[in-house]
Amino acid sequence: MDTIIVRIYESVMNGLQEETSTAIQAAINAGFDPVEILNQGMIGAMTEVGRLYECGEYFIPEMLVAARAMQTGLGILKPHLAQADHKPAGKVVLGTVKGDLHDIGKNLVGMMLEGAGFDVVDLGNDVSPDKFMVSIINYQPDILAMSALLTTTMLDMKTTIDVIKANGLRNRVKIIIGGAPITEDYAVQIGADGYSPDASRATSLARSLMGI
Ligand code: B1M
Repeated sequence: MDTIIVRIYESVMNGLQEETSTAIQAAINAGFDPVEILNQGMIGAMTEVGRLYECGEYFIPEMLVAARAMQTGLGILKPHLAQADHKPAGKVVLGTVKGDLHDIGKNLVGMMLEGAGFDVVDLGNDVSPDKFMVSIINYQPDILAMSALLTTTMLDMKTTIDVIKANGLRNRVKIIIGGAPITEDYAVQIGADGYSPDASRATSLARSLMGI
């Protein structure tokens, strides 16, 4: 790994917000590919944070400061990830399901979709089934995208789809889901239109559902 990417990786892992920003800006100025900065430097660091948490070397506070450094860094990287092409490919309403506060992956999905030319309405995290349902009426999206990181909260994706069906709105929108515990089988089981394991494939999935 290049020194500057290692610097980004280590500053995210250690939760150093200012150092993360400085290192990302330096990498951008030096002409590094934003996708490489993201995948190797930032997502790589968060994956390691998760591993350290799992084996008891990191605790919630360490995880939290790393997540904050990651979010700060994403803010700097965002305009560089988005491409120049602004023709809307479609409209997506996006959110993390009820009871779930994990939003880094969801934010990445939103950025990649924007980069691919979608209009994205981000409902944030801890989004209730009713709020997702009402967003179909309010925003008339082509696609509703749900993220969940907990095995307990992923069950809310099914509840949300059931609420959408019960209100007669299911045929108005395509539904895609993702997040660490989600699988293709689960998507089929709950009646979603698609599943993606990561943010970049969420973009190709959304494009294919739009017929592009
Ligand atoms: Co939490 N956490 N966390 N956490 N956290 C996990 C998810 C966990 C796996 C850690 C562990 O135990 N190994 C575990 C879940 C266990 C389980 O359910 N099986 C866990 C736990 C237990 C908890 C708490 C319950 C801890 C506690 O309080 N005791 C608590 C729950 C709070 C809540 O939500 N109610 C909690 C809290 C937190 C923090 C607040 C400290 C922080 C979140 C900060 C934030 O998001 N703003 C946090 C973090 C940082 C993590 C880990 C370390 C990293 C998550 C992350 O951001 N990854 C995570 C461990 C891990 O994942 N290894 C963990 C980077 C991100 C880029 O990846 O979000 O997976 P990810 O997104 C990916 C794909 O999944 C996909 O694309 C992204 C990349 O391309 N994707 C989609 C995501 N959404 C998609 C939607 C799509 C398509 C693709 O279409 C719509």
